[in-house]
Amino acid sequence: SLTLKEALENVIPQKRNTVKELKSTYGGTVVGPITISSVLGGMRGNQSMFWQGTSLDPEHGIRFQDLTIEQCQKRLPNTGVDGDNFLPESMLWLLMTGSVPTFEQTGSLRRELAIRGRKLPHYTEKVLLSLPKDMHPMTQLAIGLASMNKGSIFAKNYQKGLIGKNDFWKDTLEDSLNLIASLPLLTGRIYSNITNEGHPLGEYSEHVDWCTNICSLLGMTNGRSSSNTCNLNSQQSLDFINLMRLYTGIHVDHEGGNVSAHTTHLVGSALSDPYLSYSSGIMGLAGPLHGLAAQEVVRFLIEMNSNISSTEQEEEIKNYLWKVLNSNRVIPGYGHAVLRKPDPRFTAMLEFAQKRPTEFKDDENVLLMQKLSEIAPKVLLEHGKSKNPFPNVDSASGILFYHYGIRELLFFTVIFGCSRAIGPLTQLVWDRILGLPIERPKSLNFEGLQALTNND
Ligand code: AMX
Repeated sequence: SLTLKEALENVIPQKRNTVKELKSTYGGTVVGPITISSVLGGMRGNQSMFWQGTSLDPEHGIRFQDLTIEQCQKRLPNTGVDGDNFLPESMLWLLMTGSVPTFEQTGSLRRELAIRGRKLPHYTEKVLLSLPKDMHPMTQLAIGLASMNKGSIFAKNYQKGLIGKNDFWKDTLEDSLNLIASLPLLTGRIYSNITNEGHPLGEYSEHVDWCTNICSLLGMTNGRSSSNTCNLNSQQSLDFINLMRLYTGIHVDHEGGNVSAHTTHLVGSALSDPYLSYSSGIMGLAGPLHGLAAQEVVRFLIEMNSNISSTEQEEEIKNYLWKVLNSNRVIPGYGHAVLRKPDPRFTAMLEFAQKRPTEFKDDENVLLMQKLSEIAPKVLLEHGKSKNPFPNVDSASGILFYHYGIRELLFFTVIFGCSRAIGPLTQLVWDRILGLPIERPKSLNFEGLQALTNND
């Protein structure tokens, strides 16, 4: 069966032709208006970038190469033995090639990544070990990734003038696969830094899937010896691995305009290699308006639980929510800039919990998360401001990680960063396949804007 690179090679000529034709025949076609509101409003609604792979629909939510999450769950291969969720490896294949991989193709990509990721470069190990153990985990991840630029095949061959523009994508693909493959060890190293004085919490194996390695290196498959009290039994370890597969499979990207994906694309457009490009994306993901929402939700749930007598007390919960709204604060985990329905990624995470009632029956935070998803939309509707009163993607994920023992809230975003690599790096490969140029939007100053208003 075909490797990922061979499968990709098969679809390239047709896509290159399409782009050529679009540019030569329809280059002057107007896409849409750009208003002063969008210039001063974070470019909301501007359709001004090319992005393949994921799209966002206000009613149906995210689509991965046109498949909904539900369809992905039905059609993308899992391990075949120990999983109720598809492997992120199969999502990577889908995004890269546009086709659902076979079971064998998923298996071969799984093995390829596991082999590529078996060792971190010695300089990256050294850099990470030298960092203050209490440094923000996302700073550690960005530094680790940036340090790997030393081994970038793209950067090296570009500098030597060894590759022509048409082939840039090949080394970009190599680097991107190496980067994605390195994330279990990087993540494990960072987690051991912040929880275990840098001592490893688990082992890497070339024979398991990407998420099993992530979980193993977080110390979630063999009990933990560190200060953390987590001791999972084997069913819980397996469930945690499946949670990781689910989470990292559906957080890969949404439409490219988000800060981490767009930053990766922007920095990559200067032909920076994938390590530098994605390290920049990680810096953006660390921002409180982007990747940190999941931890806000966890704080909110814990705080609310300490203020209500029980999750059964609907009136108390309602009153608590009104108190938050009346003090001009938002209900974290609710609302969305584009979506106008409950986020299907939230629904998928909720279903994970619902499928395991015994596991969660005594976890007040998870119970509250479930209860809130029924109560908060009613309160937000009555409040009448939010255009979307439903739970978003961040409503459930953090509290599920917390349940299994990941208590370091800042670390959630590192796990997010593992998943997010898959979408933007796929796009980076396609940017190079299609020869997309350096990004250079034109800006306007006060005088420029005022001149436009005079024309109105
Ligand atoms: N609680 C209270 N008020 C809310 C609200 C919420 N969860 N969501 C929206 N609103 C308010 C807004 O603050 C805004 O009020 P204003 O007119 O006084 O400024 C009004 O409703 C209209 O906002 P909107 O058009 O519906 O949303 P938006 O596109 O401006 O913002 C979002 C979207 C997600 C930032 C917002 O819903 C929010 O702050 N939610 C809570 C925080 C959160 O869950 N963030 C995670 C987002 C998920 C993600 O993309 N990672």
